[in-house]
Amino acid sequence: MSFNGVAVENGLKHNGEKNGIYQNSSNHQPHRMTYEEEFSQNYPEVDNLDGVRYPDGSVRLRNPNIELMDQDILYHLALGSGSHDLVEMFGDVKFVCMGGTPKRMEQFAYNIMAEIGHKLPCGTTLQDISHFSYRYSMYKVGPVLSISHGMGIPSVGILLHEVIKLMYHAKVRDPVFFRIGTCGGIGHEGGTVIISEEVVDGALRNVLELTVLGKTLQRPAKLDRRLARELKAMGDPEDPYDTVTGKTMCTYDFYEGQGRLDGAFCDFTENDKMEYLESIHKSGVVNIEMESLAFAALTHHAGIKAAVICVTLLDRLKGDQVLAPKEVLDEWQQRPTKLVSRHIKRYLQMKGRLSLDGHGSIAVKSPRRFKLVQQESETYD
Ligand code: R2B
Ligand code: URA
Repeated sequence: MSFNGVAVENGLKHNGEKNGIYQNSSNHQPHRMTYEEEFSQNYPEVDNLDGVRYPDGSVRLRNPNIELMDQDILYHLALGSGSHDLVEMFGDVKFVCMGGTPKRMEQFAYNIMAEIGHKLPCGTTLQDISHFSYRYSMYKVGPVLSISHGMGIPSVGILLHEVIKLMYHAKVRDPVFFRIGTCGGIGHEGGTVIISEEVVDGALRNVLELTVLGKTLQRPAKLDRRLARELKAMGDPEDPYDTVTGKTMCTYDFYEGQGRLDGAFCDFTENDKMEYLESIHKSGVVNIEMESLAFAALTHHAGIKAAVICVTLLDRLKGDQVLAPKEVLDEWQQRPTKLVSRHIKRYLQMKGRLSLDGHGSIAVKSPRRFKLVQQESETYD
């Protein structure tokens, strides 16, 4: 396949990439890939953007049944196209950030609010939009959605079906999805930030397998390489930890599926475990977690740019149990969120959409007087 003179075969380019800049073979001028070129690299099976997006960049629904339905109930989000004005509520979304737990995603919402200077009207707080589903939590801070996805491929898969449909109903253009999570490192100590370049399953295949009507399908699990490079560039050389890129393994289980010796069952030896971990390490795997395969496959199928950024909780070449104290784990889990926050802030800055002034939440003019007023209020009985 050829696109704008760039040969593409099986999704691989042959024109020599260097630092994200591609050499144009005719005149050797550095050539930064256009969106269309990156597109043809990511979707060798699709001829043009129309297959996965509408011309204005909004998410094309690849299921004709939805348009024929009277309303679409997004059951696990406690939202619906008949009950809610989804364009009004979500039409301005640009970034969808997902992570495992409701608490972490609430905290992320507050952090990103401070980072991008988003103000809430005085006396209000963020609300969990999906509270009444009792499944996932969802917070909205201006153009950012922060959603918990639970643990494992089935949980993140259900959520992605509904969030992708939400993007379609809300007519969101060119959304960008992030998974911010935790993982086990392979040859990387606890606290290392890992940006996935590729994702593979436990047998090193980069496809999501699912059984539909009794037949097993394979969906390519691809992430956006350019986005991964941009995130890596957001790392601060002063950060007291490493930020690396590499291949992520995604498994269906935390214990036996990740070669742990400490599950309720274990039918292999420590030697078997180490042989396996060393072999996947040799083939480029730098971390193991449990959602990236579905995350990459479903976003890719929907034509949505996506990245996975995780922090390691331990080096699996050295052990199985997560032993770091809670305060340390809490600090480590902030690390990938910082990269994503910097990326979002930079994007909004570039677009002139950063609102660092305005009104809304409590604005302090004089910290000294503010403290006095607070103390006075506290002692008033
Ligand atoms: C990382 O951590 C969780 C298991 O403890 C799982 O959701 C994952 O991918
Ligand atoms: N999450 C995983 O899936 N594996 C680990 O080892 C740590 C966190």
